Amino acid sequence: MVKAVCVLKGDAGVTGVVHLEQEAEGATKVKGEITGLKPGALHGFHIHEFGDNTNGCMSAGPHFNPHKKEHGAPADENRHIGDLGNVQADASGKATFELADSLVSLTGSLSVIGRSIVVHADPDDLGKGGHELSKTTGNAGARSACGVIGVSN
Ligand SMILES: [Cu+2]
Ligand SMILES: [Zn+2]
Repeated sequence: MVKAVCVLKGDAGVTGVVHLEQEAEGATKVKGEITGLKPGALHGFHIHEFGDNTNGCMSAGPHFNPHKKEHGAPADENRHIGDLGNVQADASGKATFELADSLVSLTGSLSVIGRSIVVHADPDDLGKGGHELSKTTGNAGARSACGVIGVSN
């Protein structure tokens, strides 16, 4: 079992913690809680390429996409490894979620450890919104909070 953790922080009071766990060769479980989001809204939730916070969440770069695919939904064949879809905020602006993803890995050359998780201000349209950004970012808007994925005990 490999475990990782990511502490999310942003400018506008959005904070959270995400735990990741992977059994040998299995899907990675991604579980967490984020507060301070826009209530009742969907928020794009991705793994971005760089674990770099030197210029805030902007320096996290684009979605983690080593296979040069288009942006999509988690269940799509054509998606970035980093495409985890959306998290749903409740009436108090808190999102609680647990998902399993078979492309995200915590081991090997495509490990996401050392990369960033970003939660966005707007919904990810999952590549289907028809916007010029749909096929690259899901048009998910500003980066509300981010953090680097690190090894956990
Ligand atoms: Cu993102
Ligand atoms: Zn993407």
